[in-house]
Amino acid sequence: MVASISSKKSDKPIRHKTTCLNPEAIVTGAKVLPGDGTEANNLKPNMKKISAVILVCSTGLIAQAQLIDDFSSAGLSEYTQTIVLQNGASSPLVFSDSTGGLTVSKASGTAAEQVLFLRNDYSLGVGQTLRVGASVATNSIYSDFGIVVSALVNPTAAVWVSGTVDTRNNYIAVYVKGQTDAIGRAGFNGAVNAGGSSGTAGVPDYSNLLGLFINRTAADTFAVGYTTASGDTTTFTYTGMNTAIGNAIGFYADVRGVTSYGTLDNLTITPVPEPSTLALCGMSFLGLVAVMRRKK
Ligand SMILES: [Ca+2]
Repeated sequence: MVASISSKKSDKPIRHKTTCLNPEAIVTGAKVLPGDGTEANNLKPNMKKISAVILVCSTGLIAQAQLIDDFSSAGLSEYTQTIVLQNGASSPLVFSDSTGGLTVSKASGTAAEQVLFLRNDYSLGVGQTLRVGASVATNSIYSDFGIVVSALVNPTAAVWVSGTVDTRNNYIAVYVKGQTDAIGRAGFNGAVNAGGSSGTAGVPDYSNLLGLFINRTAADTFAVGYTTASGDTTTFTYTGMNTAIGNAIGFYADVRGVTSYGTLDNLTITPVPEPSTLALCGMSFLGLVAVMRRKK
């Protein structure tokens, strides 16, 4: 398709740049802009304009965020809860969106229940970042609450008989630790602990905390951390992980009290290139080229 537009050397840089934006638009551009063999010289002084269009389009893509959930509509039916570590008789956690954000508390008792609360209608791809806003306060109970990416939406549930039941595998979590005013993390590559941490107290002070993130920098690499007004701080990077991790996204919690001590809100994935945006940028680029050529 591209080769049929023109064989002149002067068109090559243009075709190359627009190909990634919108292949269909290239055909339209070719009809509007029959070559006359002098384009190359005309384009040189306008490279700044071309760069500007590319920059604006690129910035627009970076700024695009897919809102997964703002918890404004009642119901959490998209999520599946699975207990992955259990130190006592089964007592699932209770997630709620009644406040307009996501809260979690224990139904009863104080035993450890590490729980995943996952959905697989979205996934985290390479180059994408899962984020959530966090509003928490230091408190007196063990209360871990954060986000997770997992290979499965419904990993094998722990079935408690006696002692500790552990079915943790193929997930990465980053979370607030309300009891110690810290950021914790957990990662399991298969069933192998890939670098968990109970977190460091006072990092950051919760009054400065804006949210948590998991950034998939490569198919098997995930950077986790927290966000303040100063930006993102990576607390750990998991490498060599199972590439199925990211097929499901959601929340992690280990809360050992019946009161909710924190709220997470506005789960998003960035960036998300939208076809309409791509088409718009492609048309803008071709429009600029048309104007430039007409000016000659
Ligand atoms: Ca909300």
